[in-house]
Amino acid sequence: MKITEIHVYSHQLPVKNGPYVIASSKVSSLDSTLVKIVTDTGLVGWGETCPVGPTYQPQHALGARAALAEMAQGLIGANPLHPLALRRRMDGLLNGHRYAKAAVDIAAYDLMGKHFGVRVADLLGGAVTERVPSYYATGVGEPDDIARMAAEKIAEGYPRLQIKIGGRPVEIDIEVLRRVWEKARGTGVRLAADGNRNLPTRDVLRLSRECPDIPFVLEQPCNSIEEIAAIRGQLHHGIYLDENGEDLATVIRVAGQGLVDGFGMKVTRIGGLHAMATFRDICEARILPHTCDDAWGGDIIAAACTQIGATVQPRLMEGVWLAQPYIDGHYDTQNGVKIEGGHIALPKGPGLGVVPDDGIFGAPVASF
Ligand code: 0XW
Ligand code: MG
Repeated sequence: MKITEIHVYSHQLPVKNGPYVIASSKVSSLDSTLVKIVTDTGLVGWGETCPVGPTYQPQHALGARAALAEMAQGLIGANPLHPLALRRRMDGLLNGHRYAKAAVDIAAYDLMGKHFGVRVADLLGGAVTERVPSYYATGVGEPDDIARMAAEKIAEGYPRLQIKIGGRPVEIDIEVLRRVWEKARGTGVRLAADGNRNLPTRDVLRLSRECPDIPFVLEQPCNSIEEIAAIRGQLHHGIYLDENGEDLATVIRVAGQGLVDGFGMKVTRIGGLHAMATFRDICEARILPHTCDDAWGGDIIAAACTQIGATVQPRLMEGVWLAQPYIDGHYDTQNGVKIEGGHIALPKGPGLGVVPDDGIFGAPVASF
């Protein structure tokens, strides 16, 4: 199989009841980048990458499209059935920019699945469940509102909640966590407190010291691995890395040095499904729980996260986060990926199991 054409689309995803507020960003509409790969067999594969604005991580929408433009011509003629060779070819065309390469990698897996008549989860090692657990991420909000939201989401069936903290006096974050715990205690629902890089070490120490009875994990509380390492020994809570888990080398370093107890991981940040499967296996080797997320995006990235999420050993699975609850509509009106009862039905496939409706993205912004 050979890649004959690559088309890149831009698609706005407005935030339902927005804006979505986290400590590092406030976003009202996200600019998603879709990649359609056409092959000489007539099969077509789809990929997607959608940074949650330009300040969450170094990634941004125009950066993804510039990186794709840099690589696209050099990918014509490549065989999408060989994802490792494809990744090496992309690395030979452009240094870094894993989040753009991920869209190509996801499209290649979609093509592979369609070619072999199997789901992407089968290509990634095999699904262990047809009903993948999700988790709900609140925005940064007032204690009353977040406690009410937590109670609602627990009642809906979510097995885990991620409470956003940071960017304000730590007393408010402590109050939010106390109020949420009143709702979550005894339900078995797991909790994460996500600072999105924003808390000074001083505040993380205080928050952990004042909430020793609340069993949350602290997700990416500080801006850097160094800050986290400096306070790790004084904390009462497990530490998960999210934004700083930039590549497999970093994952190996922090896992090897025992700096973390788990990860929030994004499929596009790590470079796509091929790298994500390696990440999953490293975590399994060190018994480190993790999520399978992306920063934002529609049905294509949602399907990719769900396909890899279905292969994770259940005891290490912290959930697949989707932007779907914050977005109106679907790319695939028949088989759109959605969260019901806090879980996601694994698409039936083949490939990613979702096919965007004809013409939904309009004309490509670039074609190669
Ligand atoms: C909750 N998420 C997975 C979605 C937003 O992009 C932020 C992110 C996180 O955990 O930081
Ligand atoms: Mg996070």
